[in-house]
Amino acid sequence: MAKTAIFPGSFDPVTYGHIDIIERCAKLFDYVIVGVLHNQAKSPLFTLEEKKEILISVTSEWSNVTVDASKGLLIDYAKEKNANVIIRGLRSVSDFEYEVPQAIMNRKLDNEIETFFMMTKDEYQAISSSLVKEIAKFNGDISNFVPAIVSEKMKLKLNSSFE
Ligand code: COD
Repeated sequence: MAKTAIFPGSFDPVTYGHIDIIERCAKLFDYVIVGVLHNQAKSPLFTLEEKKEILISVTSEWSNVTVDASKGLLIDYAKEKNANVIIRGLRSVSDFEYEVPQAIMNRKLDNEIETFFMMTKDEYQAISSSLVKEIAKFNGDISNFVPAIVSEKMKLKLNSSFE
């Protein structure tokens, strides 16, 4: 039976760390859905639609990867998409501490859908969307952390927010 993995996140913005996880998932699963969801604890710079558009552009080389967005609960969304697995990335112990309660809660909500954790590669370990945003806000160079389309969209977004 074909296996579908969902990689959910706020992707504000997507970084090379996220993209590496997507690429590795595309090799392991029949279908990968990158799901842009809302994290209540974060105030996003980009809208769901903007993030979706960027993700579609940066994942176009993998034919089994689709990008989608949802404003609801992750577990409901995963069920709606018939996903077998939720993928999360791990960079550090603090990621682990943040991820475990969510994985346990998602299992309590649906016992069939597994959460798999994938370790980041060491070259991406320090990359986070929040640090990328902070560096960009101070006009720093983010080209080693995000694709060019993200740098361009961030520049436009940050310039318009200062006007
Ligand atoms: N290398 C590897 N992995 C990375 C890297 C990197 N450099 N950077 C980030 N990641 C991983 C993160 O650890 C995470 O697993 C994933 O990539 C996405 O990261 P973010 O920061 O874009 O997304 P999050 O963590 O804000 O996403 C949280 C959700 C939006 C998935 C969560 O809030 C959610 O499920 N929201 C929907 C509502 C819901 O169901 N809530 C109840 C949860 S129990």
